Amino acid sequence: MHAVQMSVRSVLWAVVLTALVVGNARAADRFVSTAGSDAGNDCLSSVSPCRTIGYGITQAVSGDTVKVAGGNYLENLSITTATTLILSGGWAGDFSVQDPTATPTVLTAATQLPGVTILANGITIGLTADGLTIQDGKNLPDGVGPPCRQGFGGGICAQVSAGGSLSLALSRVVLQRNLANRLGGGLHVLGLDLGSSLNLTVTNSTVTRNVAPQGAGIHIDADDKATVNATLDQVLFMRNRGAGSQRRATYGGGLSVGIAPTGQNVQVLVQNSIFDGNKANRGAGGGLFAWNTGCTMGSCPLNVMNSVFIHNHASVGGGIGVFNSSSGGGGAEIVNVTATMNTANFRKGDGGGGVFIFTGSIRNSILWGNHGIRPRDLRTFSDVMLDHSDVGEMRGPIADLGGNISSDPLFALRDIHLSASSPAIDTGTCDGAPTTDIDGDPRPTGAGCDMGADEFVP
Ligand SMILES: [Ca+2]
Repeated sequence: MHAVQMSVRSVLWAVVLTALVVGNARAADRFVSTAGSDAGNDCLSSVSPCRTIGYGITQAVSGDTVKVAGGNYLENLSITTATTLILSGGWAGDFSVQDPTATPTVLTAATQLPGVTILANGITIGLTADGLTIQDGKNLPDGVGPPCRQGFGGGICAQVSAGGSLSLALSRVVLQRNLANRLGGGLHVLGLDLGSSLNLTVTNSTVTRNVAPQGAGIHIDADDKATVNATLDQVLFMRNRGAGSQRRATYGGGLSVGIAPTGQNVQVLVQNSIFDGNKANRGAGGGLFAWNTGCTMGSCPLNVMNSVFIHNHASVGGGIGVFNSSSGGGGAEIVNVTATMNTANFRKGDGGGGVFIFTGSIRNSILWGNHGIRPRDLRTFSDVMLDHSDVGEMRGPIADLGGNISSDPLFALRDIHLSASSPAIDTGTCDGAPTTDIDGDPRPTGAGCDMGADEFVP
């Protein structure tokens, strides 16, 4: 080897090593434990961790991971400066292993403010939270002045504005018993102003027993300028409850998306998720409520795939309700969804216990065995494309794309899974169908793709 080559290699190695060293220096782990202490602590040692998550966040620099041992933390967190952080909970006391189930990290709001406040006003914030329970957060109008818009977001309020960028990724997170008096009991995300963008992912998480008049579990929204993209994957929405003052109508017990005339740049994908026992009393969309200008198949701002709606309740649209104030109406694309045992009880009009929708499409889905005011399973208003689906009682115009049936899907007892003799087995279309079902089983299994969220596996 020539000396020149040697020196070039040495220089290259030096550059690589420098990059590694600098990289390490700029991406440290910070440690927090209920056994720790904040006093004069930079949180860099796992054997002498800090005491509070909030202090750990103030010590962290962009790129750091704040590792939090299991235990109860009575705090409200706030992130309002430009940074990229990972908040990682559920660690053992010695930080050797992470197991949020065995050693949960529970953040309980200390004051009547959101558990976590994230404001990206003209700046870039990236927050990944993994293995964290957030509970008892509140955003109320007569609170002590939350920096988020008042009433938006009880557990987490996350807003981007003035051309900022916000990326919020939640995995293995539990949002429970949070309260907002306007929108988003568990979580509220909002994009405002031209050039602002917000990306939200919620994965493998549980949203339960949260309360708000709209979007009791989660509310996702934008004005007519900002863009918001959200993916909710393997999220359990359970027993969230629309509730407000003076017995007014409530919307979106589990999830709500957009409000006219805002919310037009909100793209939401919901997949592999379960909406069970959510309520929007005196209103619409017990499981899921959306408000948009309507859409046709393939261009809908809301896609709901491989998901189950069961035991949800509203006046109209017990499982799913999609609306717009003007004619033309709101739309969604519904693929391999099972909606059963939901209830709508609006005595002055149509029920739509399963699905109440104006435009969009329903493909490979089972809407059957819902309760309340007729039509119990599906109410449409214009040109909803119906494709290879099993619908019980329905009313309203549809565009029949073929392959539709109206037969008892023969669910397994008190379940959404298909029994061996179900007419929904192999009678769906594989065109546009997810390649796995809600359990992760391959679709198709057998001779063809099944209707509904479950692919029958013998
Ligand atoms: Ca099959």
